[in-house]
Amino acid sequence: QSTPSDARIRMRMADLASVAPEERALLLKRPVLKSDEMILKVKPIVDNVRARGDAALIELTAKFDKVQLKSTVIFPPFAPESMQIDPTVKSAIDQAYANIRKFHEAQNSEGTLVVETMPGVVCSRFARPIGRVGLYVPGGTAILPSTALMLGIPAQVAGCKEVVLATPPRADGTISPEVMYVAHRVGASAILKAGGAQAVAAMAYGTETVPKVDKIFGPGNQWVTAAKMLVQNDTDALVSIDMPAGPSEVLVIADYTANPAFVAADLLSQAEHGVDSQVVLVAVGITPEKLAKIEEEVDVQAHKLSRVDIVRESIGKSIIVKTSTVEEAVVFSNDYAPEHLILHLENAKDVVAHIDNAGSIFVGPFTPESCGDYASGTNHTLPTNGYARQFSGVNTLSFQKHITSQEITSDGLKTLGPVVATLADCEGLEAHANAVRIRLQASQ
Ligand code: HSO
Ligand code: ZN
Repeated sequence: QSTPSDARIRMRMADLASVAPEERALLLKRPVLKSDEMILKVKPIVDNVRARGDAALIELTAKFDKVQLKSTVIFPPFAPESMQIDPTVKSAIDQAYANIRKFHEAQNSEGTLVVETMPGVVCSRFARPIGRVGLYVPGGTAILPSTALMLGIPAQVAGCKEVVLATPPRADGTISPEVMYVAHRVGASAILKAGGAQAVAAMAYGTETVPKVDKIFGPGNQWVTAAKMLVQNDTDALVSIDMPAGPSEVLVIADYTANPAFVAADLLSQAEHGVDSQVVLVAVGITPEKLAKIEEEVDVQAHKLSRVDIVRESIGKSIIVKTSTVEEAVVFSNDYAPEHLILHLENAKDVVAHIDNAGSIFVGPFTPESCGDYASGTNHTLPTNGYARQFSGVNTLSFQKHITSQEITSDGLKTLGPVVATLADCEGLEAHANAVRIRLQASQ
């Protein structure tokens, strides 16, 4: 049944002081992602592309995206007419590019780490780019040149040689000029006009025209995520992924100092992403009047949005959690491990030190999540679904791996060798011990 369009758009409310532990556990949960079921569904698609390459890609794009393509890949130089964009948008992209590049360049671990662990025993570590990477830029209800920036810039800064950008084609078979322009700026080496599981499979295995990649990055719907998980487990594909992605989320902690209109705007900016977006407000000791004001702002601002129908659904599934102290709020937030955490708090800056789990933090009243989503410099590809407990957001290091190296002198081996021989004997691995002893004897 449909909801009347003037119906109030509001979040559910829970008070941490009175919820039972089981209920608290439920508040921390995201809707279950049925990954097993999805993996079964994407398997035939992935197998098809793997077996039949471009022919399968073209058929699947006709079926899912309703576009009949002649070829699925575009190589540079990209035609200038394909990247013609509004000059204001161009300069906004250029500014975003500059900020994101500046922040991601600073993450580049160029220098070699050298440590002499014992005299004559020198260990080092240095970074090398992952050779070939695949960047998935979702299509769907919005075009996302920002995601192309967030994935393309760290790939470029890390020095990846092959950068394949995959994104579903528009109805006329083309890619949005904004995404084309970003692909050009980040130096993409190929654009794959495909989406969903078929795009992931094409990049994982390669086709006649699509270059095979070593690691696949980027957000996507359940199909994309399941396909990424599937190919990652196939040792033939020999491909890794950035992280398991789920629907986007934000947790806002607000106290009496918070501006209700700002809080509502922040909640809605995340809620408009999709019907399954997760939005949580943790209200710290806020008076009923102020809370009512936030709720009213959510309702009023939501009704003015063009994506009101999406927002109605996501806000309808979202919660307000009342706590009495900032400490309680922080414990709840750390347990939830949000993708985005916004602090509308009196001493927002001081609270950051107590945050253990979050993808990215937005500190104080003038730091909307939108800025991190687009242009402040940080990345917007972040761990969702509670994975901020063990994953970092995409960054320059995500596009590199580290090699360690060691060099031992003859004198160094005199001190280290007996240690190693003893341990090898202890493990019963005689050849290991011999590799040391043969040298020690030779240099006597
Ligand atoms: N908030 C999204 C990123 C995004 N927002 C793209 C706007 N465009 C997930 O972090
Ligand atoms: Zn966003």
